[in-house]
Order: sequence, then structure tokens, then C-alpha cells
Amino acid sequence: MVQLCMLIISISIINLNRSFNYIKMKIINKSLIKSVFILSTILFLGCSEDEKQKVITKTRLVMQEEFDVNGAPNPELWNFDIGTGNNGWGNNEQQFYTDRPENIIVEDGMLKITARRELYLGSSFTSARITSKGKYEKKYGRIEARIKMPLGRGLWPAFWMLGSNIQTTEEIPDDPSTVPWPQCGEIDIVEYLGNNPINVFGTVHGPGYFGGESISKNYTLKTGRFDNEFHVYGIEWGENYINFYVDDALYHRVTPSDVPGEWVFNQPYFMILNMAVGGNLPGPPNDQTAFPQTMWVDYIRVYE
Ligand SMILES: [Ca+2]
Repeated sequence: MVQLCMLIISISIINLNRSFNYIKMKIINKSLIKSVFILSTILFLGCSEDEKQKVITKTRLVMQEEFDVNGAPNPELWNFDIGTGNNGWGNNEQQFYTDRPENIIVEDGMLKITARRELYLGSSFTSARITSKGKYEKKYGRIEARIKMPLGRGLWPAFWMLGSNIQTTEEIPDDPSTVPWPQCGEIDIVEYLGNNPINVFGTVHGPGYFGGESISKNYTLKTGRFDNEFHVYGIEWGENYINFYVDDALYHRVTPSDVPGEWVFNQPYFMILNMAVGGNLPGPPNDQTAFPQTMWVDYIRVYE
């Protein structure tokens, strides 16, 4: 982008010189120089601003979950999703989610979600999934988590959100205040597949754009890996936009013109942290996948 701007500025200056030669001016046309200078300055500043890709615009901390109280996750903030869900939580996932400390515990200032290979109530793996549904729901904000990912094929951890109006089996199916997925919308702040430790992706799903047709982008690390160091994954979300970032890099912007359907993101959402094992996206673990594997979450913070 900077190169493009410099090119535009250079062309402006060349054109200025040509103009001088053509009209053989004896007196320098000060207003022309001034105009080109102003134009160049605007272009240059405009490009510099764009090149910075300023990630952080929301800076007032309004919620923080630092995971500094040992034991089970704070019950005032978190619910457990238990079991195998409907059709492996909609994705043919292979794990049984439990609330046991072997699968989910807060200690050392971290939430640790651990996937294990074990026979448990008919499943071959166990793990955990928590949601803030009904306890912390948010419309707009900068929502971020500092996470260290696991390693191995078949592991699929995520920090994501669902529209609070999602219709669930516990609720009356024809409750007019709820709608089925994907009409409720889904914002995947970060997803990661354990066989590719330098890659993560951010995605939105909604009516007409879900599953394979979702609006998604990858972010690839140039140095380091997601499984042996912590990184910050977040969104800055406001009316008619969602920006996805990793650390200080903004890599995905979504607005209503990017989605081939209704924009369903101007409403409250709740948060979800989980680690799936197997399922449609990652495929099953293989012999090289070492268990147990842990997703480490240092904090979640929300800013306005
Ligand atoms: Ca912490």
C-alpha cells in the first residue's frame, strides 16, 4: 500500500514537471505546487493511516475473567455443556464433554481445557465446553482472549460466540423470541486445527452463509507457533462490522456487504470456550496425536 501511494505521489510530481515544461512557465505557479503538495500529503497520510491497520479502538475495560480463582470455572459466569450433543454438537465430534477437573479446571492463573483419550459413556475421548449463555451476553465491543493451543491432528479448540436468541432443545421450540442456527448467527473469534500449529482462522456464520459457505479468513504466523506460546485472539465488533485480529495484526474485516444474506450481528451474543476432538472439520485424531492435550486460557477481556 505504501509503495502504491509513493507511486501515486511520484506520478503527481512527474505530471507537475511535465505541466511546467509544456506551458513554459517563467513564474512558478505557486498555487499548482501547493495543490499537488496538499494532494500528496493527503495521499501519503491516508496511506500511512491505512498501513498502520490500527487494531485497537475500544479501550475501556468492562469485563475481565482472569481465571485466578482455583477450582471449577466461576459458576456466575459459566455453564457446562455436557455430553455428546445432537450429532456430535452438529459436527460429528467424537468427544464426550464433562465437567470433571480432569477435563476442565482453573489453576495457575489459567483455565485448562484438557482432551483425553479414554472410554467414557460410549465415547472414545473426553473434553470440555463452557458457555456464558444467560450469564454474560454482549452486543458489540472488543472481545479477546489470551490462549495457548494444543498440538495434534484431530484437536479443534475454539473461542467463539453464538447469538443469544439461539433456539435450543431445552426451550420451547416455537418460542418466537428464539430462532434456529444459523439464523441466530455465529462469530468464531478463533478456531485452530491441531495438525497446523502456525494457522488460525476467524469466521462468521449466518443465514445463507454457514458451514462451507461461511465467511472465513486464515491468519498464519511468520515466526513461532500457536501451540508453544500464548497469543491474543480477538474481535473489535460494532454496528455493521466485525474486525478479527491476532496480537496486533488485523487480518479479517466483515461488513454487511461481505455476507450473501441477512446481517445478524447487531444483537447480543454469548461466549463459548471448548476443545473438540475429531468432527467434520479436523477429521479424527491419528496415531501421532498425543493425549492428553490442553488448551490454556490466561484471560478473557471485554472493552468498549
Ligand atoms: Ca490469568
